[in-house]
Amino acid sequence: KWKGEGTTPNLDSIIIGRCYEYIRIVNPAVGEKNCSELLEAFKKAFMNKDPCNILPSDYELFINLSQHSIPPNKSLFWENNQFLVSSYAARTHRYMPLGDTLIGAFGDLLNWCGQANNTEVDDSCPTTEECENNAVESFWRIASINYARQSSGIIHVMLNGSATGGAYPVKGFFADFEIPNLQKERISQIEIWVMDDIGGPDLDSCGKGSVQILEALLKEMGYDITCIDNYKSVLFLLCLDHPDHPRCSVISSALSAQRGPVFSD
Ligand code: ENP
Repeated sequence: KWKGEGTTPNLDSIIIGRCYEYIRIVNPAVGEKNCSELLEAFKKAFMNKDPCNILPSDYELFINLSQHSIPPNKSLFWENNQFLVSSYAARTHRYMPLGDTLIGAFGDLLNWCGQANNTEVDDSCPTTEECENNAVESFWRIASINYARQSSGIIHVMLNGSATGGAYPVKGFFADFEIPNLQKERISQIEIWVMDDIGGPDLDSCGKGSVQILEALLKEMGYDITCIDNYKSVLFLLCLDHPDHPRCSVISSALSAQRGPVFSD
């Protein structure tokens, strides 16, 4: 009956598996957690309820039980490049974006909603267009607020310079729930990376378009900011799939120079 995708099959098992994998293998620094208790708290937010009447505060108990600290300089905010961000972050080895926290592990790439007067999950769920107060949207809202509050040191933001509608959406999780909840006194710098898709248009860059709007806003809030176009380290990762593209020539020319003597031997 709803337009959105339904609850991911085997949701409980996926979450329990992800939770124990996170606390035992990915990030044991979070310490002991009771994953069954966390799953119960998570489900209590939306089960047996009108799927259009779920508020961020319904997840409060879940957030309190599952939260852990985010190491300084490890926060990575983003818009419109989820897969690049998760590959670059490398499951907390380089960075710890929200999706690589214990809270994020409960929602990343999953979908869920309950039904009024029914103890089953639903196989179709409301989209945010149908109703804003849905289970998934409210989850990411409170998760974003909590993540921004926990972030400290140098903050990184990865934006997509090829995104239609701008690299920095003025309405989005970063603008609406993260920027306003950053703890200014605990933040030394904000570094913005604007990555263009290889083969995609260069629509936005540092100092231009929506990135300029973001830079001006953060400066006005008193942050020390830097902005880098096509940050090399992330560009290397993009270029893995397009080694011969002209935008990757910085890397290919270095490699052919390296190869030269080997082949001429
Ligand atoms: P999209 O629309 O590009 O991608 C949404 C996909 O990323 C969904 O599969 C979603 O899981 C997963 N996801 C991982 N972390 C977040 C998240 N953190 N979030 C919403 N979805 C997330 O992403 P958005 O909507 O622009 O959100 C980007 C925001 O995430 C940025 O503000 C960044 O700083 C923040 P699911 O459960 O929907 O299947 C917050 C909101 O970390």
